[in-house]
Parts: sequence; C-alpha cells; structure tokens
Amino acid sequence: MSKLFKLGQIFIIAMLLFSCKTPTPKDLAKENLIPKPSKLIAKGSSFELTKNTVIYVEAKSEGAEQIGTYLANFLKPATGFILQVKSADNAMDKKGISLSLSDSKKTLGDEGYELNIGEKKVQLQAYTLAGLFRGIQTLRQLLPARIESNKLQEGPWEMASGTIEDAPNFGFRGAMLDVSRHFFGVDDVKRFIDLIAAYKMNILHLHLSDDQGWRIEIKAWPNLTTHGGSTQVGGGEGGFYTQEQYTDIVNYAQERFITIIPEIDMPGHTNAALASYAELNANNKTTELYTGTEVGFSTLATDKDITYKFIDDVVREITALTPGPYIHIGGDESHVTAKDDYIEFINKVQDIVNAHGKQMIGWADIAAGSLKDNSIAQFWQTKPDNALKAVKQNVKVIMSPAAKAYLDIQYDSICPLGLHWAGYIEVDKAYNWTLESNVEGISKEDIIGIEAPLWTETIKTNDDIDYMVFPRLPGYAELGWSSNDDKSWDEYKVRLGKQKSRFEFMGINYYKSELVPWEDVE
Ligand code: IFG
Repeated sequence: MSKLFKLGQIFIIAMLLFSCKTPTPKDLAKENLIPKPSKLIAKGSSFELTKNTVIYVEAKSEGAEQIGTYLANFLKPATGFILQVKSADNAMDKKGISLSLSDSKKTLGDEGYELNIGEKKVQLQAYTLAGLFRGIQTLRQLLPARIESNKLQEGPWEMASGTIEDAPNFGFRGAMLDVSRHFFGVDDVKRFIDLIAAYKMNILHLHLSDDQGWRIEIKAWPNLTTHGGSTQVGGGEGGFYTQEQYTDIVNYAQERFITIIPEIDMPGHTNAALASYAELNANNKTTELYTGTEVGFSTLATDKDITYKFIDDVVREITALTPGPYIHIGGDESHVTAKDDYIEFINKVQDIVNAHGKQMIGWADIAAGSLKDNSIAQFWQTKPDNALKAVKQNVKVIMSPAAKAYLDIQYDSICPLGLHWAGYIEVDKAYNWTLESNVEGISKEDIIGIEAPLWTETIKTNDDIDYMVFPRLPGYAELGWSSNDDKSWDEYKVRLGKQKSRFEFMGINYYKSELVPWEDVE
C-alpha cells in the first residue's frame, strides 16, 4: 500500500478523532451570572461553539429570526465565525443552537426563558421574543469573557452544560441618562443601551430637557433646540436629537427589547424653554441661557393658556415618536411655582398626557396632585414623604432612592466625579438593599420596579459614564431581576469580581472599588 494512501488514512482517522473530541467537563453552577438566574441545574459537561455551529430558529416563531441574527452578529467579532441562521421546523431537534417561542413557557412570563445546554444542542425557549433576548444575555455570559471583544480571539468557545430556567422579579428595570446637563449624541446613547441590555435591563429613561438644555426637536416650537439646545453645563456647544435621530434611538432600544421613556421636566427645570420663548415666561421676557448647576429657580407660567398649548404640542410630537406607554413629565424641585399652581398644573398635564394615550410618570413630587391610578411616581428624595403620598393615592412607584441608586452620587469623598448631596454610595451600599424593604409603607405590590438615574452635571464623556455606572449597575439589574431570598453581598461581590475580564473586553472604564475581589477569569 503506497505511503500516500497510508498518510491519507492517518489523516482521516485524526480528523475523525478530532471531530469526536470529548467535551471538556465544566460546572454550570460555578459560572458568575449577573443577574443571578432563578433556577440552574449543572450537568457537568459542555457545548463547544465552532465555525460549523448553526443557529436554528423555529419556523413558526414569528420574529425569532431577528434574535438569531442578533446572536450571530454578536458572536462574529471575537470568534470570526460567520454562523448561519436557519429557519426550521422542530428547530429544537437540530444539533446546534436553537431558538423557539413556546406557549409552554407562558408561566415564565414576558421576559422569562429556559436555556438547555447539552453537548450537541443548545435550546433556548421563551414565551416571547423579549424572553429569547434576555436568554441570549445569559448565553453570552456563559461563553468566555473574551467573547465580548471586538477583535478576533482564540477559541475554544465552550459553555458549561445544564439547564437554566429564569424570569424577572420586577418587570421594570432600568437606568436614566440625563442628556440635558451634558449632551450625549446618538452613538453614545446606543452604547449606553448596549451596556444596560447586557444586564437584562428593559427601560431607558432619557432626561431630554432641563435648565441647561432642550434636547429633542419639537417642530411646532423650533427655538427649543436651535436656541435652547445650543449649550450645556460649563457653556459647551450642547446639541439635540432631531426627530429622526430620536426615532433611531427608539428603534435601537426596541431591537433590544428596551422601552424608551422620554422626560420633559416641568414646570420647574425649564430655563432652556423659557430662554427660547418669551410667552412661556410670566413676564413675557426670555431668560438667559443657563450653564450652571443650580436647581429650583425656573418655572413655566402655569396660569397662561399658551403654556398648556405648548405642553400639548410637545407631548403630541413626542408621543408620535414613542411606542412605549410612558411620558415622564418631571415635576421635581419646582421651588418657585406656587403650591396651588403646581397642583393645578400637574393635574392639567396628567390630562394632556392621558389624552394622547400615554401614562404619566413624574418624580414623586407630583403626589401633591390628584393622580390617576395609571400614573406612576418615581421615588428619589432622601425622605419618602412624596412617595408615600403617591402610594396612598394607589399609584405605583419606581424605586430610585438617591441614597442608594443615584449613579451620579460619588462612591466616596475622593471620587473625582459626581455629587454627594445624598451621601456616598460605594458598590456594597448600592447592592445591599431591596426594593420592597427600602421604605416602611412601600411594599412589593406598590413597586413597579427599579431605575438607576445618571445625572450629568459632572459627567462629560463615555469614560465618565462608565466610571459612575460600573460596577454599580449590574447590582441594580440584579435587584430588579433576581429574587433576594438568600441575597448576600459576600456572595455577590465574588460574582461581580469575576466580571472584571468581561468589563475590560467590553471596553468599560469601570471603577475598581477595593471592596470587590477583582479576578481575571476565562
Ligand atoms: N436632583 C435633581 C436633578 C439632579 C440631581 C443630581 C432629581 C429628580 C439632584 N432632581 O433628582 O435634576 O440635579 O443628583
């Protein structure tokens, strides 16, 4: 027999051996998932993602193709794999990764999912597309951290085998980005959306107007952006979103099953509007543009009809661009609005928002008004009086206590960014609380969920955003998603510490708190 034939035989045997490589034993229970999943059973083996892996999408699962494509696109930069996304009947039976919707997962709710990882099959099932998308974030964290890199990385790409059944505790889990004090363009907002999506958040509240800047084009009142959007804290050039750009942000968020909540803060925090239109002022004179950081000095003229026409125009135009159910009308720190005028104003604005088919959210100061039970109050102050008043009116509460969840509050007294009017929030303090036990008198039934606001008086760049948002945000995501039955900082900090490599591959400029045992893991 010729040498060449023998060589060929050896080669084929080697190939066969390699392709039947025994899977690496891995323990799913040792993975550092954040948010912590509801149920996890480890099987001890692993699934290897290779260039031949196919992503099958159940043919009957309307819209699941987009999730398959999202997954393939996510995996490509680090692995270099161009994975096929194939629609198939009985996708779950195929070898490879399968995504399918199933009514049998209805018990897991709108964002729950079940992930079954075997040596040859990874099956992701959910009741809705949002559930599939949340499950993808878990799958992402089961791959080595270098999967997050946008540069080609070495394999192998193995995931521990087992079953995860998961669903969120609260249906409202988000962050807020103040784009008024300092303006952040579309790409920065999209980057922020990707960061919060990785931790299964589903809300982005955009603080679009304040004393220092009006950031969303309103066609009926163009000066709001051409003049009111022309500067920011410190006097920089500011900026604004055209309606097309805002729609681009909304669509980007929607592809990640994140709801945009636009906020137009009123009647206070309105200097940018008052500088743009004389008629909105009680004395019919425009104010100067403001680039400082004081609060509580401005108010719309609450006794003028033109003010409510203005608000109706603004709410109409923003509603037309906002598929989500909420319009946030601010309502905070209206220190120069007479109390009775404020109450009447809030009640009128609530009617305007409802007339446009949206639910009103406001900072809990709005509880001075007569709130409809589909309105929502956002708890923020260091005292819960307003939030308790809202609960007494049968209104749901978003938990954003400044003393625990404000992302612009400094970690400690030497933190180079942020404020400390609500104290200091180190990473352990940010994690060591629960929504339902934070305020006596606000129970789980009163709470719609959590939101961590980032105010940007002192925040100018993406690096600044990262430094204040990470590593506290994953903890807020867990507070909103996971059950807190056996919750402990000592257990959580180890999982958080092992996110180090992931943060670094994601290019996040995180604060390396000394309270966290940072550790490089695969
Ligand atoms: N309070 C103000 C914000 C911002 C914040 C900074 C609310 C609702 C302090 N209002 O928080 O505009 O200035 O931490």
